[in-house]
Amino acid sequence: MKTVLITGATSGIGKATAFELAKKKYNLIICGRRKERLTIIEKELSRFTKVASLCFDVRDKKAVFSEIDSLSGEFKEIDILINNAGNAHGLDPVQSGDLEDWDAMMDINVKGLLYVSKAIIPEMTKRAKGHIINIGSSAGKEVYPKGAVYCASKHAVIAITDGMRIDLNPFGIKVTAINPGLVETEFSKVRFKGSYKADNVYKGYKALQAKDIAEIIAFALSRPAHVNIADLLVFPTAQASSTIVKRG
Ligand code: NDP
Ligand code: 8X3
Repeated sequence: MKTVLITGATSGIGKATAFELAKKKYNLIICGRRKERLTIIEKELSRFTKVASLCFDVRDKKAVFSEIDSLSGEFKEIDILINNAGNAHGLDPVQSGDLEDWDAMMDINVKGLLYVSKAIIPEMTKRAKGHIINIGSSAGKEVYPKGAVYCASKHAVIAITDGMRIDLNPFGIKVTAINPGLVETEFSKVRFKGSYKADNVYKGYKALQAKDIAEIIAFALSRPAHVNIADLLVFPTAQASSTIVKRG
């Protein structure tokens, strides 16, 4: 069975994807910073499949490489990488944006994705086999007010995805970007640092659920060898663009 490494598997899209793929019997390596959540999720997933967990911050270059290098046995050969870890931090106009928020978004969403990819891709090229799914965003397709840096980070994810697809083409490695619109996860709690503002983001319409994206990821993975879903944009029906959402 294929082995999948999922970053950001302690919550939201990553966690739902872990459960979706566990039921389909993929071997799983789940990653995140919150150790206690990893332990609980690993135990739950073990009812369905073989699971390993790695606890690291994708910003920590050394930890990324040493944790991935520590994998052994059947977890050593990673067939599928799902680069999902990421978040928005803040929603502010560029003139008053917070430097710490900017660092977090660029370091996690862009550089973290690169570090994890760099730790895994050489084994894939050696075996001339693999599939990388990067979770971008509708924010990688357009820019909305107060979202300059988050949107920049997700534009970068799409550019990196396209670049990976070109560079890895000689090795037969599939590279996919899945770009969701509004998904009801912990995303807004993180963006608004737990403030009441997070409560309103998914009110008055039916947002995408993490499982909706997990099912799409499973579908992309289940395509025959000659089919690669290169880039996919998915909105809730109520959403037409980053700023147009039919509520009420
Ligand atoms: P959640 O906040 O629910 O999940 C984010 C996950 O990323 C958590 O598992 C978290 O784990 C992990 N993570 C965050 N920072 C780090 C870090 N520094 N190192 C390692 N892991 C980290 O949000 P979502 O599930 O919604 O987000 C998943 C992805 O989907 C992100 O890339 C996001 O940008 C993207 N996305 C989300 C949308 C939405 O509306 N929700 C829409 C479009 C894209 P831990 O804290 O344990 O480290
Ligand atoms: C998350 C969706 O619209 O908050 O990427 O940027 S949005």
